[in-house]
Amino acid sequence: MGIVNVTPDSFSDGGRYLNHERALSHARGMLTAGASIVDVGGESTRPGAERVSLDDELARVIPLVRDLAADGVAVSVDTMRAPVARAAIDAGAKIINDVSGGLADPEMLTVVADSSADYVVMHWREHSATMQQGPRYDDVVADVVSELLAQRDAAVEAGIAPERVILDPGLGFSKTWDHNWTLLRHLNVFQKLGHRVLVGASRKAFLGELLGGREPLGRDGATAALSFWSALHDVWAVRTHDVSGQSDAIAVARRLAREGAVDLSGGVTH
Ligand code: PMM
Repeated sequence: MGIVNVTPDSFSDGGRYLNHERALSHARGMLTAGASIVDVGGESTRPGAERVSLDDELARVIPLVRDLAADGVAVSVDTMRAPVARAAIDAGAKIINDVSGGLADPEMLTVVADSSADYVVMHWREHSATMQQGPRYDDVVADVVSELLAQRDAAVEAGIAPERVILDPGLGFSKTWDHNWTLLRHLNVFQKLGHRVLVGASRKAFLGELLGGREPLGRDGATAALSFWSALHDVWAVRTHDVSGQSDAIAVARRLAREGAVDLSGGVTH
């Protein structure tokens, strides 16, 4: 899943794709490089980010969704807002990627339920402005799983069929760097929840910290290592800025899996 952030302020590609033609050609380049899905977002969720207005988000996202969908591209839309989701579905989006997993907008679940779109339910506690102010868990894996399943249950109760739900542990959202690593270590727990799993580690700050303060554009190698790890756990998709490096990492993991080096349903065998 290749990312196009149509925002001035996303942490790694902010400001680069506000121009429509530039965003379109970036999306097409990612498809050529091996992406199966393009994830379009109009609101930055980096830690500390303030919210964008509904009108600005619609204006950033919908024209791009319409043009990509018209070309037959599988488009996902990264939004927490029901009116954006509705307009995106009308414009041809096939997936709504809601980082709040239904918690930010009370209308979201109904809008998705009334469509045939797939729905990414990401583990989420609060908006970006405050989410990194000392997140606490008794047991991060157990707590994230139980909170995520509560979000999943609400989606299913609202009428979204379970097979349309994709789960995401939400790396970097109300998580310390250590929390992210623990969740990644236990990716097999998420894989066993009975849904497709999406992982979004691309260029995130915990990788910068691991690499001695490396800037976002220098984190693609570390991201590829995590795409490899994710692929060993047979996740459905990784959400990434650098599609070609991640496709290669996934190809290697899949080839090794065919040799029996890994058990794709249950994680690494040794
Ligand atoms: N991370 C970001 C934005 N959207 N969506 C999902 N499903 N999972 C994520 O981990 C995720 C996301 C933040 O990264 P960005 O600013 O580079 O888009």
